[in-house]
Formats: sequence, C-alpha cells, structure tokens
Amino acid sequence: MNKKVNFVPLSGYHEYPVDEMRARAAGFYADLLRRRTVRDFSDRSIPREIIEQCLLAAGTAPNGGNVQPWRFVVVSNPELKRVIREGAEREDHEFYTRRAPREWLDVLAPLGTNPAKPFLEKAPYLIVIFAHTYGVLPDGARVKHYYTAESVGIATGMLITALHHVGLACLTHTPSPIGSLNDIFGRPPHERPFLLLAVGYPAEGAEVPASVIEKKKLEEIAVFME
Ligand code: IYR
Repeated sequence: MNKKVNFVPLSGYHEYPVDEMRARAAGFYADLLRRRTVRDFSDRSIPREIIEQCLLAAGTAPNGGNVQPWRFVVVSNPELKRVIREGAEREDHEFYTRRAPREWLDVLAPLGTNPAKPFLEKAPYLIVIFAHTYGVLPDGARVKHYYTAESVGIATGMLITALHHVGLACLTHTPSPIGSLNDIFGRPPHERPFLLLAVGYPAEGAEVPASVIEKKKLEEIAVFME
C-alpha cells in the first residue's frame, strides 16, 4: 500500500501575458546567446556567497525521484588547483599525443585546444561535479538511483546558466580519465566525477575561437509535428 501523499497548492507559479512572454523569451535567448566558453581567466576573486547562490540555483533542478544525486566540490585552494591541473595536463598530453583518434582531433582543431590547462590554476574557483550513481543509507545499505546522468546534466546546465546570469564565465572541462578526482578529494566510490567547471571573470582581452560562434538554426535543432 502506498503511503498517503500530502499535496499543497502550487504556489510561486507566474503566468505572463503573451506579449510579455514574447519579450521574456526573446530577452532570455539573447542573453544566453552572449555566453561563450572561456579558457582565459582573470585571477580576480569572487565572493563565495555568489557561488553558493548559483549552486543553490543548480540544486533546484528537476531530477529522478528527487534524490538530488549530485555533490559540488568547490575548490579555491591553490595547492589543490595545482594538483588538478597537473593531473589534467598529464592525461591530456596522453590524449592529444596517443589516445585521441584522428577524427576526434579534427573536431577539436577549430577550438584551438591543447594539453595546456593553465586556467585550472588561474580561475578563482573550480567546481567539480560528482554524480551519485547510487545512494548509501546510514547503515551502509545501497539505494538504487534513477536517471542519474540526466539529473546531474540538467543541474549542471542550470549552474552554467546561473553563472552566466551573474556575469561569470566558465569552462566545461571533462577530464578523462577523471577517476583520480575521487582520490584527490577523498570522495567515496559511489560518487562519480561527472564534470569540472572552471569559474571566474574572463581575463582582460580574453579571446575565444571565431569559428565556433555559430549556433545551429532552429530548423536544424527542432522539428514541429503539427
Ligand atoms: N579533454 C581534452 C579534449 C577536449 C575534448 C572535447 I569533446 C572538447 O570540446 C574540448 C577538449 C581537453 O580538455 O583539452
């Protein structure tokens, strides 16, 4: 038998007049279109409470079974950042010189990426996002989690949007293999490193690749079945 669920009235929802919806939709799109992934950061500090608020925003993400299967490890410690940079550069040296197949390197060529990762030390914050592949009860028993990757992906997208909204830039970094991050942070085995975001102000005069400024047209990304 299901336990009885208590429901409360939906509160906090806003409907906007259609004209206002149009303006909001256009304004939000224009704002997100300005976002660029940045690799060239200033080392200017950011108040920690700004990061905290953005993480709280990310934590509102819809997720499977509302188990909220994420953990954000926020690194500003210079020594830890150095360890992360060294690990990432070691891995990416292997990637660029040995592991990556030709066609992958061809896709990366217009982005101008390479094994050097100075931004992992320069950016004031690195946010390492861990996904809980399963839950662990206080008595050590395992609880199954559902749609973990989808849930953590949604939360990460909301975090990137929140950071952009407050005027911060970030770089989405997916170290591979990323397993050593568990050792660095002493995270338990059920927390799987998902992605790392370097966060900060762009450096003065920061540049981004010109070739990837184009986003696909609506017809290329959406189909309407009317
Ligand atoms: N992880 C490597 C390679 C890399 C892979 C993808 I897919 C990118 O969009 C960018 C880089 C690196 O960080 O250089």
